[in-house]
Amino acid sequence: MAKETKRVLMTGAAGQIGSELAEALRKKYGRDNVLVTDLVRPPAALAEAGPFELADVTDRAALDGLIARFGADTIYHLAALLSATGEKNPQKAWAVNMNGLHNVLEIGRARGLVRIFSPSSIAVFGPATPREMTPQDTVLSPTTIYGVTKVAGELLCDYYVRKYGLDVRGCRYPGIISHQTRPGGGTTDYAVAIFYDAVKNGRYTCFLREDTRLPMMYMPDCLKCTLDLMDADFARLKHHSSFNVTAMSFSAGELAAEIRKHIPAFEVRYEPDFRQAIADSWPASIDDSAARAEWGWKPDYDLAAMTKDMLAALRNRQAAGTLGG
Ligand code: NAD
Ligand code: AKB
Repeated sequence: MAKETKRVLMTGAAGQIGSELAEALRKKYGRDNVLVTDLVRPPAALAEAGPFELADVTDRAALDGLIARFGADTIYHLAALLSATGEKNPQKAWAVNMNGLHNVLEIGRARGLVRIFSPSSIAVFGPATPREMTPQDTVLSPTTIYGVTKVAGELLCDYYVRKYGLDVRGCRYPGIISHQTRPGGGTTDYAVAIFYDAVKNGRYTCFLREDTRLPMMYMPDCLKCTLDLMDADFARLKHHSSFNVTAMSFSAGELAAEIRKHIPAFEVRYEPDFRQAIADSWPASIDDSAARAEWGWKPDYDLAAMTKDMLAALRNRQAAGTLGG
């Protein structure tokens, strides 16, 4: 019989995904059974709603001490540097993404943890990968340091599954769109920023070209995807840390047109910067049939439903005065 998660430690909990996943995990396992950690302190609403500790994932002894004291049996490892931030400091991206993951896996192995979640990204793909309906098992030759760490990370996680029988799982998230915590330095961040600027100013300057098409997913689907993968029957999994997952694909221009259905006067200018080359190296659409077959993945939100929900949520925040300047 599969061992069950009872006590969770999460890294990177102040980030775009971690901050909402923390809430979901507290709801699922009970607030006192989820220790959220980050290098920086998240807003009080998160840090004070349950156990929180400052932790640097590159410090294995400190992380191990926290896991031992809390009695965590499962880790959700979200701490990382993303694609755009990584290109500005490749050495730090390697240190955080690779050494951090290696520390988590070593702690998991030594302590016989029940399960580890370590997300990968569409950044594992590169210019030599088929761009449309990118297959599950295909060429992985990224051109960013972030992508390099994600490929190496997937291989390392799968090695720990094979060599040590450690249950490590992960999916290749596409760009994640959300309205609670702003994204932390990726190439898909435009697809969040555009909503804030549409609601606040009615105009947006986009750092990608109008015709740039990328795979994306709305946060409720991202949370469902993560929790469902972690609940999946291990015996049914042929893949472990590298599942392709997607919910929608759109270009920057198509997203702007969808927002214009709600804000007709919305204006967008396109001024591509260094992130254009990163976006051009990634897939436009993803084949996630392995995730659908192996653990029943199916998204709920398409472009229209996501846009409607995002705008409503941000307008509510604007009315409450919590949208920021
Ligand atoms: P984010 O940048 O919003 O958050 C990352 C968090 O990690 C930050 O709060 C940061 O303070 C923390 N961190 C950085 N260095 C640390 C260290 N040394 N020790 C501890 N914490 C540290 O990232 P996110 O978007 O929430 O991404 C979470 C995970 O999902 C990452 O592995 C990322 O690669 C992956 N992912 C995200 C997306 C997306 O669109 N958001 C897409 C694909 C994959
Ligand atoms: C980024 O743009 O770096 C992330 C990702 C797709 O991994 N959002």
